[in-house]
Amino acid sequence: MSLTEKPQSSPEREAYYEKIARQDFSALWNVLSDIITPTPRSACQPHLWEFGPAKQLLMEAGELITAKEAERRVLILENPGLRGQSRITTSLYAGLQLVMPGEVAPAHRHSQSALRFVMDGGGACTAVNGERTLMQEGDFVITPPWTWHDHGNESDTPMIWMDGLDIPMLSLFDASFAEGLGEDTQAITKPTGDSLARYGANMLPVDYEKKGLASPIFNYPYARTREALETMRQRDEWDPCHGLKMRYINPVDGGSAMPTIAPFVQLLPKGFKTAGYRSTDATVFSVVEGTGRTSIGGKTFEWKPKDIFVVPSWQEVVHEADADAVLFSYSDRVAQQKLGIWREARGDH
Ligand code: GTQ
Repeated sequence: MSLTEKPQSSPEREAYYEKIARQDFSALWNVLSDIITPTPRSACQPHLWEFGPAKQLLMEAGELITAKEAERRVLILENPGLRGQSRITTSLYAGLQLVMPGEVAPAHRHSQSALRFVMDGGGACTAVNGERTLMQEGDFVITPPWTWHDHGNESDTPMIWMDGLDIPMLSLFDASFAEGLGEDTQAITKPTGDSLARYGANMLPVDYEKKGLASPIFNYPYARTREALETMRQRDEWDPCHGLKMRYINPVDGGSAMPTIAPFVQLLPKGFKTAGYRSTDATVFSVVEGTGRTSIGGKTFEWKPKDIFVVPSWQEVVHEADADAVLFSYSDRVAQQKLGIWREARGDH
């Protein structure tokens, strides 16, 4: 049952509301049913961004401004229900970043966590914690909070990746800090591949002590991810709601690779249609392989590789793959779970 309806208005009541407003109060009984709703009621809308037109706009931006002048040459994916707020969901940010051959996006750090999901091009680098990683399509890369990071592209093709950040969450808590290094690039002190070897080979250094909450691995290469999915699918066991869905983890504790953002990857075999699913974590999907469609709250979006779509909290999702499909996704699930507020509902409701 819903909470009680709003009480009727009267001249006396209106006069009272004006009076309390002058002393910085308002009456709960007029807003209670709007702020404590029986189920999530988000302004966030389901939406899909096609990669082709997005790339065209980014290449135009490439003529307009350098990565250095922009600091980060990024087109923000603005949810149509949340315009002007730099959000793709209520709690998360998404952008598409372009780095042209020879360009540098200068070193800075901030309290926000970032992920990169490589969409187009190969061979650009990002540096984090004194180590550089070469990024290839489908690679999932993290920048933990307050770590220096700079991006460069020494390849001969433009490079585009999706940025996922927890910017709106940090805004909610008013906990944003940021600074520039004052140099284009940070000092490189470790060989490329060091963290993947050290923390991503099912081993940890013998006396390793957990530092911070983010994973010590910062590039999860797609080649390994894809190979794992391909081997697992041979068992032909599919979750009705997710197909074959995996979490990117922090190998130190098995938790999410990032403290505020939960990243996932899933395989849907050709012809698979998922059972309806809802969860309170609004989710951003990026299509890596395959074609198909997703129905979100009854509205259908056709997708192909590199398209990005967003599912708001508690709207029912049904995916359907026309060809073997791989979807990368991220949400605030890990944050909600830590706070004890995450919910899901499987099957048609
Ligand atoms: O690459 O550091 O899309 O700081 C937004 C803020 C990317 C980045 C964004 C950022 C970055």
